[in-house]
Amino acid sequence: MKKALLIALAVAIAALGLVACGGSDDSSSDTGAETTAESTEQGGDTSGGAEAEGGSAGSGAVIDFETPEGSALAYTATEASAEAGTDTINFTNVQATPHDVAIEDEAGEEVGKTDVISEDTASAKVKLEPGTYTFFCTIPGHREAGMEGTLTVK
Ligand SMILES: [Cu+2]
Repeated sequence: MKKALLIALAVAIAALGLVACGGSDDSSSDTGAETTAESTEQGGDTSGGAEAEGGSAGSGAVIDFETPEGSALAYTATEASAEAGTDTINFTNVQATPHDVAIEDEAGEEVGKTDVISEDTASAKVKLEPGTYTFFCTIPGHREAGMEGTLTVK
């Protein structure tokens, strides 16, 4: 009889122990899940070396030139400005007198010009770098009479 009681106690203790064990297992697995693998950060910023170049290649500023009504040998402005790149000269000659627009650099080298037109419009492409240029009419005598101005390119 005593043996039976001891066995019963042992079973009961074992059962308790299993329950306790199960409980501790749950909590330990919880804490185990919390200790996740720390992200191994790759140190050092390796970016910054790939900068795009040649952004001005696609620029295309438009430079407008016009003659005044009448027959004055002049443009409506003696100053113009543009951005460096391949720009477009748009010239409007409202006069019956033929004119054009030519651009020359500081060395006196012609870098572009429109057709000679009268009562018409003409345009031309011109590649410009930052600096100071001169625009003028190539018809003999017109530049000397005042058909010229300064083109500032930035
Ligand atoms: Cu002219």
